Amino acid sequence: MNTELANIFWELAEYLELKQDNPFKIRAYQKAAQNIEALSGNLQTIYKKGGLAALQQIPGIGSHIAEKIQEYTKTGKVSALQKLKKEFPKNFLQLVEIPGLGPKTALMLYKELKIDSPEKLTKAAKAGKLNKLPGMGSKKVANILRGLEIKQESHGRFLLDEATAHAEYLLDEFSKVSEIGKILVCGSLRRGCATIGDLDILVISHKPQKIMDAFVEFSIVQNVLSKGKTRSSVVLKNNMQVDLRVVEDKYFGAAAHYFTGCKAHDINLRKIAMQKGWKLSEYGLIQAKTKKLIAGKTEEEIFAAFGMQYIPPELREARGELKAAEAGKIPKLIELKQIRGDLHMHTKASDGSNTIEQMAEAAKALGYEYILISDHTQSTRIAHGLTEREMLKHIKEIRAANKKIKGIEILVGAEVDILRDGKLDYCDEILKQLDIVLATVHSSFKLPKVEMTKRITAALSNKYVNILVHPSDRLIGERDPIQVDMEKVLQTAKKHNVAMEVNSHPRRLDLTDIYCKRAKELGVNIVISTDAHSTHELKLMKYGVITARRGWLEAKNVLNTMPLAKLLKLL
Ligand code: DGT
Ligand code: CA
Ligand code: CA
Repeated sequence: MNTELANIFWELAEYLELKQDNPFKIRAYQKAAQNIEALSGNLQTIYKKGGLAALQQIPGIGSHIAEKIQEYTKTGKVSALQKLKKEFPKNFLQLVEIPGLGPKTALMLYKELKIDSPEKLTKAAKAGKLNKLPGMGSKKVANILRGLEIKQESHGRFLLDEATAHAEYLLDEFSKVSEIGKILVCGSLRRGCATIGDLDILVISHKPQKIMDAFVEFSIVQNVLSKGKTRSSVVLKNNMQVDLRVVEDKYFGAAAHYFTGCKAHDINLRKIAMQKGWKLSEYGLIQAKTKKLIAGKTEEEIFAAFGMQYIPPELREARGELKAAEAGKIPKLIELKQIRGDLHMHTKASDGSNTIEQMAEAAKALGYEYILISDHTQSTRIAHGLTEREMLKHIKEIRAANKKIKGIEILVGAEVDILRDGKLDYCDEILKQLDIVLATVHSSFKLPKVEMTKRITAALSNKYVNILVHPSDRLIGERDPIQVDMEKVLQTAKKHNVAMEVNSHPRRLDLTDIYCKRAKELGVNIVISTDAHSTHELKLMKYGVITARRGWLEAKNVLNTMPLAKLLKLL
């Protein structure tokens, strides 16, 4: 229910954006959607208990939005959205979402060629029909084709936050079903992968049939793919598939290990079992000859039977974890609670939606000791980057806020553009006044690899640069990573003592896990930050931490696990 309503408000905002409607109204819908996603209680229950008044107690929900929730609860529809949809060709949002294709072009394509689906667009592009239209140069058509490919590559995969929210929703629904002994979300979500194909849920119960009956009736289920005694699969309303298995208590560990994967990790461990005359499956680790159960109830006892340390799910990617576990060399992975501060966030001064004070208060509530305010610089115009003069004023405001607010240190920084030639967007006079300087590429994303590598390594050698943020600049499902020699970037970072950021935003998750591991080997410092554009987004930190864990990182590799004085010294 919450997810569906959140999606409705997201869609309302998108359609209004297409119509260039009142930005405050658009923002209100987006805020409502965000707050609903973050809400722990069920909106339907809240409405049934307390009516419109209770809904309006929820932050971001005013009378208009509360009425739409009421309408949805009563009729299953929101008429304002139905009306808006009618103003556009069908599937219009799907088309507009394709990277490289804006609303103007999409509308033109509909008018000229009746294109109303990505499939028709692909066909028309391949048949050479687009080039003949006004304003469609070969470069633009190539961009659209690549955009279609990117969409297709990500087809059917979901971002980590959407998958996490749905898993949490389902866990909440399952908590109302009796006869459940234990429940665990396995698969790629448990391993913390950047994108998730489907959810795999494992349940212990003596009454599997009851669990299955309840599962297929959840209101978020769109259709049932299969329903059996111990396994079922459904598709949720957001098109996400969920596989459910029910097992007995004595096999829970073996089943959890099997369904957590990854497949290659499972197969590697199974091979070792065979060499020992054992058999490993979701029904336990057994003696091949006698069929005697060696281990099965917990994952711990299975790894122990192999003489291995416990391997955290994030490491089960067939990247050397079995050897490490045999040798007692599994690292003590970083945990969210070890993070002491957030070193990348935006305020109203550029493209954020909260003030310096609000960001600081929210960070303080999360238990942080310090934050870095890092708004955009002048070249990033779409994000209202600050000119040098505006930055000087902003610095004063941040210092003043720091004096005013007790209990957290507010540091002054900026997310400085690396220009095409590798120079920075501010002169040294300004950079000197910042406590920490973040640098990144925000334009000319398509430079060839050699030039891009030169550009970035040149910036890293600027003595004021402290952290390279979202180093590959990918936007999952939207924009390819830049072409860059990351090995060389990491080595240059080491040489000039520049830290690399793991950006926690689910669309970025970059530095990626593989390069985290490489950075650790090279002794490059890491920082995990959120890049929050609102107080709400400060909570995204958990996704950065899980990415760092997948990269074998320990607290000592991550600068923002340290007290401020030590952090500043190391930078
Ligand atoms: P996803 O859903 O594409 O994001 O990735 P996973 O890893 O969640 O993959 P999924 O849902 O197909 O399967 C969940 C786990 O079940 C997988 O990580 C390992 C296990 N598994 C699935 N199929 C096989 C198989 O054919 N052989 C083995 N050994 N394990 C399998
Ligand atoms: Ca899965
Ligand atoms: Ca699956």
